[in-house]
Parts: sequence; C-alpha cells; structure tokens
Amino acid sequence: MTAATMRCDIFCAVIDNHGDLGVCWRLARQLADEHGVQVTLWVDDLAAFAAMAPGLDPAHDCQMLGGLTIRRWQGEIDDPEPGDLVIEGFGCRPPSGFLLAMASRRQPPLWINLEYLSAEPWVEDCHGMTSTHPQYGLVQHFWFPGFTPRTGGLLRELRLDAARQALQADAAARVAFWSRLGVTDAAEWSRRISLFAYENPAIADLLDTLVADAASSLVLVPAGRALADIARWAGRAALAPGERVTSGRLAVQVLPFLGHDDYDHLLQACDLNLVRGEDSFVRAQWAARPMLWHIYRQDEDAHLTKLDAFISQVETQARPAAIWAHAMRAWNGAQGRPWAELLTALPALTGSMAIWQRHLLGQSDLASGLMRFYADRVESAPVQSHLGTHTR
Ligand code: TRH
Repeated sequence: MTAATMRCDIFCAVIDNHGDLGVCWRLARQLADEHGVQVTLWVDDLAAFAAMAPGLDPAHDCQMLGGLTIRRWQGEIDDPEPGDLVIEGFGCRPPSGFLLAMASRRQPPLWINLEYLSAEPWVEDCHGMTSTHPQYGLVQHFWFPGFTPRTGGLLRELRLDAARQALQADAAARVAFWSRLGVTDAAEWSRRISLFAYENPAIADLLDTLVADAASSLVLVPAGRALADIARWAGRAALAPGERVTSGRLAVQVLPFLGHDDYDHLLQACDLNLVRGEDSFVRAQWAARPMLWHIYRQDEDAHLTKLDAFISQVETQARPAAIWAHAMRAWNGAQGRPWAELLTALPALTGSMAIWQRHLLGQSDLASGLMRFYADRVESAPVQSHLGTHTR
C-alpha cells in the first residue's frame, strides 16, 4: 500500500471552545497535504466547525473542505468503512459499530488516541502505551504530544517556519497582512500585542500598564471570551469586530475570529502574544516571539502543575529572564503585577523564545511521527483480523 492510497478517519467531539477542532483539523490537513493521506474528519458539531472554517456548510452531512472529507458524526455510522489509520481526538470514542468494522478488517487499522498536550515529565512514560478493547480485541495506542523527542511531538507544518521567517523579515508583507485585516496603522505603534484568553482579571491590569507606558501599544483581539473583560475595562457594554478603544498610549483593536492561516500571521507579526488552551499556545511558540499562556483551568489547580512544567522546560533550554515566569504565573492568577517589567524585558525575551523555537524545530513534528509509527507498526505487521473474518 502506498501513502497515496492510505485512508484515515479522525474523530472529533467538540467539548468546548475551539481547541479540540483546531487540533483535529490541523492534523487532518497536514496528513492530507504533506503525507498524501485520504482523510475523513468526523465532527459532532458542524456549526462550531463552520465558525472556524467559513467554507463549511453545517447543513451538509458530508462535504469536501480543502481536500478533506468532512462528515457529521452523530451516534452510529451507517455502513462504516474504517480506513487504515483511525485517530480519536482526546478520548472521544468512535461508535461501537465503527469499532466492530475496524476489528472485522483483514488487517485492523492502527488506532490512535490523540491526547492533550502537557510538558509534564510523565508524558514521556505514557506516550505509546496501549490498551486493548475488551470486546473487540483492538489495540489502542496513546499518542501524547509534547516538547521532547520521547513524546509525540507538536503539530508543525512543513512550510510553517519558512513562511514565518519571510513575514518577519519583510515589513511590506506585514503592512499588506495588516491591511487585509483592516488595520492600516499597525506599523505606527511601538509594539503590537495579540490577545486570546479566557476571562481573566489580569487583562485590566495589563491594559492599565499599557495605557501609562512610555512606548505605544496596539493590542489586537480576535472576537472571543476575553472581549467581555476588555469591554468592562473600557466602560463599554460590549465590543464588536472592527471597533477600536483608545486610551493614553494604548489602542485595543477588535478583530473578527481569524482563519487558521491568518491567526498564524497575526502571531508572527506581533511582538508579544497572549494565547490560551492548546493549539494557539503551540502556534505562538512557532511564531518565535514572547508569549504568555492562559492555561485551561482544571480541577484542584492541576493546570498550575502543567504551567510550571512548561515554564521549567523553557527555562532549561532558553534561560528567559526571570520576569517571564513571574508574568506567566500572574497571567494565571498568581499575585503580582509584573507587566511593566515584562514590557521592558520584551527584546531579551524575543531572543529567548527564538532559542526555544529552534530547540523545538530540531524535533520531529507530530504528523510525521505518526506516519513513521504507522509505517513501522502496520506495514510490517502480518495480516490478521481480531474477529477472524476477512472482510477487507
Ligand atoms: O479554544 P481553546 O481554549 O481550546 C481548548 C479547548 O477548550 C479544549 O477543550 C481544551 O482542552 C484545550 O483548549 C486545552 O484554545 P486553543 O487550543 O488555542 O484553540 C483555539 C483554536 O482557534 C486554535 O486552533 C487557533 C484557532 N484560532 C483561530 O483560528 N482564529 C483566531 O482568531 C483565534 C484567536 C484562534
């Protein structure tokens, strides 16, 4: 079998926000574009997907989107025909009829559970662990993304870094990008800051600091949850895309929710990126610019352990100024208002984040790692069926 004929099913359940879809869609695109895989992306909430991918029509159960087959997933699937690789995003289990069809293939598909990203040390031990389905005997492999070669790596497209370098080296290309977003004066500000966060009391503190700072700042906010905090700070009932609030040395510009590629360009064109969740957090690292991460809250403050694990990995590799760790913790609820000091440290932090990005670039990307795993496990495995039937 060649990669050109390889088929893959990716299952995505939208739990909340945009990250589950963001990760699954990005992986699907990369497998199709760079590895020639025929991908079907099964999504349980096409309306949420359409908000992120304007080309998608949520009324259609099955449609093509940029070379991918997108299918509505609601309960059991009629006449399932699983591909050679089946990926479930974040433990969303494919329906039992689909699992039965997987087990019935002459050679069952490679079954991957794509897990959440964490920088914690245990990830290296758990990456690649397996679990056997009690009924169908199918083996599921746990794929843990991460920041070290002994993990499942990070999503990174082949051309991403060349595109980043080109944009960051070309002032005219950045002006053209900003104009496309309807921002004609971006180059006139001393610094540009992108802001994508959950509700966060530290937003008001940071904006106050920017108002009074000696250097001018343009804060760019794609539509989303943080807007309520910003509107409150500005004394407005609400803010909508296209609106701008100005105070002292600061302007806050509201953008529409951007497409994936434009969001990458935004991160690359800014001098500081405030990101959240999982996927935007990774994209900010590829942008090689200073970033603060608003981490997704978990019960019993488990997210703070994750935050510290990430800080510690960056500190080991790139030795950023200590203010960065203070600011990361303050952005996530710790005491302190380190914002003025953070702004002063931005030039030095740009160097540190470039070192961290180069360190990560030295590792294999997640999709390539998956494809190598597939080649090793499946193409060399003897043909067999867990159910003893030969239906393929
Ligand atoms: O939206 P998030 O908070 O998503 C997730 C989910 O909540 C998930 O359940 C949780 O487990 C995880 O966080 C930790 O943040 P994230 O992961 O950054 O996803 C946002 C996606 O939206 C990402 O793919 C980037 C994309 N995006 C755009 O395409 N355009 C935009 O303008 C912005 C701001 C983001």
